[in-house]
Amino acid sequence: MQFPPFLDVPASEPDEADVLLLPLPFEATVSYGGGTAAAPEAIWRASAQVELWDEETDVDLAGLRIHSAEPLFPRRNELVQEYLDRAWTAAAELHRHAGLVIGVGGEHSVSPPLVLAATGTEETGTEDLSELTVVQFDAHADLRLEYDGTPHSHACAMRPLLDRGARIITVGCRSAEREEYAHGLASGRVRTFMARNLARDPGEEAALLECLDGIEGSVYLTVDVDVLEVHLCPGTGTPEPGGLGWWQTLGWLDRLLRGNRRCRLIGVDVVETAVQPGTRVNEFVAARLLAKILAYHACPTTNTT
Ligand SMILES: [Mn+2]
Repeated sequence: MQFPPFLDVPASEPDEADVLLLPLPFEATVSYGGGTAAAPEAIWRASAQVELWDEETDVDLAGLRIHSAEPLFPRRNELVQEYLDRAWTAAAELHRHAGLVIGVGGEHSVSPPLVLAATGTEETGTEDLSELTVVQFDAHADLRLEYDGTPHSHACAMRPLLDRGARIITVGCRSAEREEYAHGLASGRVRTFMARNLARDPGEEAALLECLDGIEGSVYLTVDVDVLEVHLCPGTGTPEPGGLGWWQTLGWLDRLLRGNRRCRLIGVDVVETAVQPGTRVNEFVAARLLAKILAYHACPTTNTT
């Protein structure tokens, strides 16, 4: 089943696309609230309602060449590892083309295969990822070794990447287990900007901007929508209070996507949107967030704010 064209912009072929979107309606290890399986289709439908002119960047999204890949639906009785293997294969196929590949979840457990595909690294390989920085917007650290008996949980999304040498910058965290936090700290490669400090300490935003400006080399961006204030993502699996504001989040994404010319964006995912009956907030916010990411990516102007 194909979704309607993203943003209602006529679809482009993969070879000529500026952006290649991969819908991942995956929901297997959700530990609390459900609804991520239905999210990609709802986001695609909601995207038709998003204005195509981005007033902030003056980008006309109608001019973007967007390719949406076939949604990667889980198969009946499919093991989590099998699905994640297929996610890697689908993403690697899209990375053969020149455009930016963006995975749209689905739960956060899809990130490791998407990141590895973006780096051209096999899932089962042991290649060192120390040249890679992952910028993670997330309410949670996602650094557990396993959760609910599986290492493929949404709560473990960053762990395999960290353990293979990637540097992780986490923005908006406000929920972590003592051990996973300690593991990240001990690695010396995790920099965490707690939501609490960003809200209370005026110096913390300056430190974050300096950190984003200092990234060099390959960077992968993963946005777990639960990083946002709960009213923007009430359906997400674990709606944590004390989240980031909309403009605050966009300002930092802008800074990463347009403000730093020394890093190279190799891939993006937006995950953990969950649809709820009776409201369109979840999918529309995700569609809007994707549209903003597309606008920042498309706009060559260096941000000087
Ligand atoms: Mn997460």
